[in-house]
Amino acid sequence: MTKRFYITTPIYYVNGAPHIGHAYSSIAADVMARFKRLDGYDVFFLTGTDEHGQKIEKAANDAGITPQHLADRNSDAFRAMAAAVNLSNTDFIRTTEPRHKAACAAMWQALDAAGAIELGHYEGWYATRDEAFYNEDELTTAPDGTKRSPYGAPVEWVREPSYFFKLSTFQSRLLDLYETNPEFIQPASSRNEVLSFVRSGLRDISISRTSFTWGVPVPNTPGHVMYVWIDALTNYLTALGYPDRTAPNMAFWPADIHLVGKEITRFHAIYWPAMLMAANLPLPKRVFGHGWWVVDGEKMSKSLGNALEIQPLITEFGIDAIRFFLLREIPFGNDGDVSRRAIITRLNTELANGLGNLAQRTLSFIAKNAGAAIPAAGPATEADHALTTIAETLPTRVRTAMDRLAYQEALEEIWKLIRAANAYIDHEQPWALRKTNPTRMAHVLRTLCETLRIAAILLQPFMPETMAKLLDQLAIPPTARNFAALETHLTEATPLPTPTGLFPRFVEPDA
Ligand code: ME8
Repeated sequence: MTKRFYITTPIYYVNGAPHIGHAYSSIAADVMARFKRLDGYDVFFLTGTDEHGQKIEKAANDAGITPQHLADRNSDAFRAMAAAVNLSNTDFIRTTEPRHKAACAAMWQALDAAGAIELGHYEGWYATRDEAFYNEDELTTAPDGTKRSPYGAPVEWVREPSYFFKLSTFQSRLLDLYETNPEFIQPASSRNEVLSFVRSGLRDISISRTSFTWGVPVPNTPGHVMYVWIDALTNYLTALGYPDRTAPNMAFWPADIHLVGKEITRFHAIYWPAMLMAANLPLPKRVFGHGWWVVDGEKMSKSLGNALEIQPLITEFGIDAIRFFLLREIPFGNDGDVSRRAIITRLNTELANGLGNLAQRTLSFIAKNAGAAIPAAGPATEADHALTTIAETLPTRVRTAMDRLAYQEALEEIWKLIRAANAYIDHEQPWALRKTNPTRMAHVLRTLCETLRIAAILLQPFMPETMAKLLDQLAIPPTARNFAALETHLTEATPLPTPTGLFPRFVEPDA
């Protein structure tokens, strides 16, 4: 039976250009998609852009261009970012596409047919920057005395005719869902936040707007456009072919993971499952709300204009190094500060001095002193067994960490092996064995090649280009680079190409 896996990123607003925060979510999803592919799954990996709503209309007005023009321009920028960070996405969805408008209309009709929509009047607080409605008791006060959303966005009092989604009627089913599937919302901090919000009582939500026009029209109701989150969340189904429930890619539904930033967990863990319950569709298996990259303690954001661009970092350090840094530096659910200095320290310690040095010491020594081919195995010692055991048990430990989206832990497990291998080479000293015991030297080098092979195969999702280079240097054919091949072994006497360095060392900013 085909093992399928469906993972999504948030679809990004097109009110501004992408920054490192967006790259982070996309890279994390990409690493998971690649990991699952190497592990034998048929993967659908979706990303794209969220192009409707008041926020986009306002940004376009401010820029003196049409919303469509703004959307085209920034959607292209997000597509370029996807290429620049080496995403292996299956599809890139834009919510202004006809296929998506058709899916939204069908979703609306399904909610309506289920009796989950009613016409009313909305009156309350709205934050355009967050595209979210808030209760009075959720608001905060800015230093200038104005009311703000919990995320610091200005709010305005809105009063207009509106359709409502009867979210309140889903409260107990949602609580049952969280209870019976403790893994539905992760990490625990997001889960607790959602639980207490839902327990405190859900109100029906306004799902159509009449005060602007940049949105998907409500079917058969002139003057109403859909609330952008109803439109946006539906994208995860559009891409699979919804509303045609027999479309081949609908076999990927329900999604295995909706990967999002923690500030939008609420929409994915409350609104979305309630919509799906109403539409009688299976629910996603997991919503993971990751942390934020912050600058001076504030979330990096397009609206605040304090964001770090990704392209200069890629130019300076290379995309694989940046992919590695982002997932290695902080646990996936936590916030973190990003700085040039932190990047340089991490890359020098673990890539240049750790993995790069191990590969260089092993492979250039073989090229010069061991016939430029995979050396022969000999009798194993205690020290060999110790290293081999870490290597052979590594895949299971990495899989377990990845199943929890614990990228940092997965990398730490791999680095335990790399550190052990560097200690092994120091201890075994193949350069000294060259004259005294060439058979033993060959075995030591062979053990190191196997270690490198296992580390490189497991690291491919994180650093696809550099690990392809390392696997080339080990003469591993493309067919022997998936996780099933972890069980196989190197073939003695396979000729090896001339090795080249994998990771440069960087100079500290103030060194
Ligand atoms: O919320 N640190 O789009 P958006 C980490 N369109 N991640 C960050 C980040 C930061 N400083 N800044 C942004 C939307 N992100 C909606 C989503 S989904 C159906 C609709 C990432 O352009 C993070 O994943 O505001 C966050 O949730 C997402 O970008 C928000 O992007």
